[in-house]
Amino acid sequence: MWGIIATWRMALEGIEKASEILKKSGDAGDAIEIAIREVEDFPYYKSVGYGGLPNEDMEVELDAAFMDGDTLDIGAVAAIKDFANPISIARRLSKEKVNNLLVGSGAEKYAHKEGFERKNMLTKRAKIHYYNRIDEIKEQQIKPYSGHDTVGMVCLDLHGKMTSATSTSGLFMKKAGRVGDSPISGSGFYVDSKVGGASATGLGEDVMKGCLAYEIVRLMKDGIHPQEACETAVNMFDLELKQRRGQAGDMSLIAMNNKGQWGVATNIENFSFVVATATEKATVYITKNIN
Ligand code: SD4
Repeated sequence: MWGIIATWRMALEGIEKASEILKKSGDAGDAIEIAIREVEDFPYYKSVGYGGLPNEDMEVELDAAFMDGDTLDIGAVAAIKDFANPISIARRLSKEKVNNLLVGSGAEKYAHKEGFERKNMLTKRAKIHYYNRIDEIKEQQIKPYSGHDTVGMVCLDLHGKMTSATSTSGLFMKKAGRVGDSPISGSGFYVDSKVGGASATGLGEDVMKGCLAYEIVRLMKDGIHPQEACETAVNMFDLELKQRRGQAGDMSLIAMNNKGQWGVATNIENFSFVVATATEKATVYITKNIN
C-alpha cells in the first residue's frame, strides 16, 4: 500500500506528482519533497514559499520541516529569508547528526554553503496584500494575523517507509523572528514508520500547546484508527483550551497510519485536504467542524 495526505486544496498538484513516484515504488522522502516544492514554487499560494505573505516588516520569513519515519531523523528551518525551497533545506538538515533545526541567518548561511537557490520570495502581489492589510487594520481594526495556511503532509511508500513535512510563511503580519508550530517536531508534524504520522495547520501558538501531531501518533500507536485519533486529539484539545482560556485558535490536523488508512479533524468551518492512495486517485475533500 502507498498513500499520501496533505492539508489544503493547494496541495493537489503536488500530490499528483508524488503519486506518480509512489506508484512506481519511489521513496517517501523524494515524493513528499517534490510535492511540497510544487506548492512552494507556485506564486499564487499566499501562505507557502514564493508569494507567501510577509511579516509586519514586509519580509517573507519561512518555516519548514522534514521527518523520516524510519530513522526518526528531523530537519527544520525557521524564519529563513530569500531561499526558494525551504523544504529541501530542511530535508538536507535531517541528514546531519546535529544542528538539525536552524533559524534565521544561521539557516541562510547553511543553505548558502550547501548551494541552495537564493530567491527574493516577496512578490508584487504579496506587497499589495500587505499594503491593503495595513489599510484594513487601520480602518476596521481587524486582526492582523488572519489569512495563513500551512502545507503539511504525511506519506507512505510501497517499502513501508513514512515521512512527514511542512512548509509555510506562517502568520501574515507576524513579528520578525516569530516561529510557529510547523518546524517544531511533535507540534506541526511527526511520523514513525512503525505507527503513522500527522501534520497540522492553524494557529501555531495553540497547536504547540497541545503537541497535536505527536498526540495523534501516540493515539494511533494504541491501535486507534487515524480518523478517531484526529477527532479525539483536536476536539479534546479545542475543548480544553476553551475551558481554560475561553477560546481556541484554528486547528486542523491530518493523519495516516502505516496501513494507508487516514483521518482528519478540524475546529474550523471548512477545511480542505487532499488524499491519494494506491486505491484512490488524488482527491480534494472538505471537512467541517463537527462540534
Ligand atoms: C503557523 N501553523 O505558523 C502555521 C500557520 C498555519 O493555517 O498553518 N495557518 O502558526
